[in-house]
Amino acid sequence: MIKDNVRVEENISKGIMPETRRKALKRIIKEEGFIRILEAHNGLTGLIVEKTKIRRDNEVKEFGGMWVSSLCDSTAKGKPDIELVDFTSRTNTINDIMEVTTKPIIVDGDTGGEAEHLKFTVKTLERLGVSAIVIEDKVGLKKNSLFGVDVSQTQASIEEFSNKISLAKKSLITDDFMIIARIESLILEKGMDDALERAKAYIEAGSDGIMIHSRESSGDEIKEFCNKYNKFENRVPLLVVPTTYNHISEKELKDMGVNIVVYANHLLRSAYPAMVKAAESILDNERSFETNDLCMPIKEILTLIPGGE
Ligand code: SPV
Ligand code: MG
Repeated sequence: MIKDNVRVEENISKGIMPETRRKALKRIIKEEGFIRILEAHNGLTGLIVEKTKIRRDNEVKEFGGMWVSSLCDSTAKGKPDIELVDFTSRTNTINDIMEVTTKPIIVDGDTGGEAEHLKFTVKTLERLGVSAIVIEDKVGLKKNSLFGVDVSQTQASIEEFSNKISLAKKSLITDDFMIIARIESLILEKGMDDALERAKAYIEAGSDGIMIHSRESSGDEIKEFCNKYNKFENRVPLLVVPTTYNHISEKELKDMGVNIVVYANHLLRSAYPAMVKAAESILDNERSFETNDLCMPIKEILTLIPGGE
């Protein structure tokens, strides 16, 4: 483990070539069966995902890679999560993260846009060294899934979305890059049978992974999906985003057959209240003295990123 850490530190300072990073996600899933992913929306949060480690019972625990969330990338730019932040801007965020990290990256590709455009998008991500794109089976104006049926959202037909998957697959150059199909049936209250039928169809269309999303807080529907999904003969890696059902532990998720767990928004959601608190404190006190305890020391911020001296 320590040896691995030394290697990671060396890698960060040296950097990593796109082909090496791109391959890493598939390799880790194959070798370990499970990977823990955390959201990053800029270079600094990328560094947090890259470097944060804790030691527990002689084991070093860390994140396996990064999720470039549409919600957090948009929110960090002060924009709503409706595919308004265009692909050029999303690519800039990805580049900022890549500049300072070495771990594999999964990009939240929203609906993937037009199938004819997605063919180009996946090629760009593949060339950059991203390991996977997740595309969700919605059409029209996409809204964040956690709104559920409170807002109007339309699911693509199975045929239309399967076609999108196979077109995207055909345009790839390597075997490393994964197209992960995200099923919104449970979010849109279309039922378990619909979710399972779609999982079958999307795998047949060439999907390298399935993401099943749910906003139910008990986690029961995710457990039911996993049970039934695990019986598929041609099962591909399964990704979940336990935001609302976050009482379920990683161990339980592993036992349920989950291969990729994504903590999709926690760095942004934890930073925002801290920043608002500091801003309010300055207004309240007409000086920043009272923020001292809320802030990291000046020396620490100066030395946080090496090379600034
Ligand atoms: C995101 O992080 O942008 C996601 C996951 O798509 S969710 O917000 O839960 O829909
Ligand atoms: Mg998203």
